[in-house]
Amino acid sequence: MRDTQTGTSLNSVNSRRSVPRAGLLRSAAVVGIGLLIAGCAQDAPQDTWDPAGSNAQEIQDLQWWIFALAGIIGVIVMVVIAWVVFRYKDRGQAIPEQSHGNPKLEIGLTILPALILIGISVPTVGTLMALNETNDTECIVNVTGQQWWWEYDYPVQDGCLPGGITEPIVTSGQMVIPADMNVLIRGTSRDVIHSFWIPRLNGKRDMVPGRIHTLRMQAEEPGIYAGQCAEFCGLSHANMRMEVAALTPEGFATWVERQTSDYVAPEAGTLAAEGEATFLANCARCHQIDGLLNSDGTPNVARPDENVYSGAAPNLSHLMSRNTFAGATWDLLIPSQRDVVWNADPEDFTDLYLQGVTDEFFNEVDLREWLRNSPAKKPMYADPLKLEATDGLYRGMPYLALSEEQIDQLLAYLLERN
Ligand code: HEC
Ligand SMILES: [Cu+2]
Repeated sequence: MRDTQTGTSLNSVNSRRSVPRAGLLRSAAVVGIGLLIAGCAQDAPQDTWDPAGSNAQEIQDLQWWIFALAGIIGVIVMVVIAWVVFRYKDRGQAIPEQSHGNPKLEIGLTILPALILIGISVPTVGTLMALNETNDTECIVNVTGQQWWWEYDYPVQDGCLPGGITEPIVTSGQMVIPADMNVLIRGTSRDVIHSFWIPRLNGKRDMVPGRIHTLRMQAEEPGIYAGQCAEFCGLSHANMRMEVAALTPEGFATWVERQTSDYVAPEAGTLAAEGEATFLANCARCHQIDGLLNSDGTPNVARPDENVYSGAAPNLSHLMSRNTFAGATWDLLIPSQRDVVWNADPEDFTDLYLQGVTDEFFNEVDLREWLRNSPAKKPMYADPLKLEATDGLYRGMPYLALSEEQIDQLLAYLLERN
């Protein structure tokens, strides 16, 4: 540029020519990157601009025109700034006559933004109020966050199903709901503040210890909708994901029936039976499996509160009915089958989801790694050896020094928990 201004260098001629070319290249790059980003958006399971239920739709109806309005105002401001910069740039002209104060302009520029803000805030408050309605609830799910996974429990109620839910259900990772039904989440946390967010179904809601916050959920069609914890909550915040699986009403009834079905003990003499004993010895102090009996015939009751900071560990009664684990971060299904389930048409989704994890589709690689050394797979504390930093209690699942043989037994046992 200095060359062009002085006009003395030989380079000046070249640089004048190369400027528009560089500009063209730059615009091409911007357009290219833009297209690339737009391309990524095709496969974006957490797209806030792609609502899949009535609550998210209300947000969408509000946000698109505010976004457009803000965009138009933004463009106008940029154009005016650019015009002022070029029109009045220093060409050695005399300093213009100084003036200050222009009541008409000042009052105008106060009233105009105020009107715009009122225009935005009235429908915004209206949408907020609509999204906080709880009087049309047809189904209730309690959601509890803890480091670093979500628990879902379905209280006994008249809702969710024509016959209601008659036995409580506790699950984790994937929240199963009936499609096309107004579900109300009652959410809280057992340790720090988390935030529940399924972008295609609704906005975020903080889950705060000692408080119960509600959040509406409705999915128009059967399918699976991804989300992730949206409030920084410690080392594995990024590994605290959640999924909502919406099923047809009949499919949901089947799911409830299976979740409340009786414990099926493994056949004596099998690897799975050895797994049951290994589970009782190593896992049952933290993890509940409903109906599991101790060796003396008494019901086993997990007491995670004595071992874990949050006082909770996922209920594993029907682990293989969900297809992800450890905060919905790893798959229990092999990748090809996961793709089939995730990309299923709404009319096929329910049956595929209800298949759960079978022998054929079991991704044992990740679960094996998890049992081998969970804190190595999912960061849990800065220094795992300094347990006193958390009152001697674990955050997340500890390293258990299991042998490969024990892991084989446990995998066989868990694979039958469907
Ligand atoms: C000290 C308590 C404790 C013990 C003992 C323990 N776990 Fe865990 N386990 C946890 C916690 C807490 C989580 C949740 C961790 C997360 O998702 O970040 C977990 C998660 C899991 C999960 C993922 C479940 C889901 O729905 O996401 C599986 C599977 C699992 N544990 C299996 C086992 C097995 C098998 C054993 C016995 C060898 C065992 N655990 C022993 C505390 C424990
Ligand atoms: Cu969190």
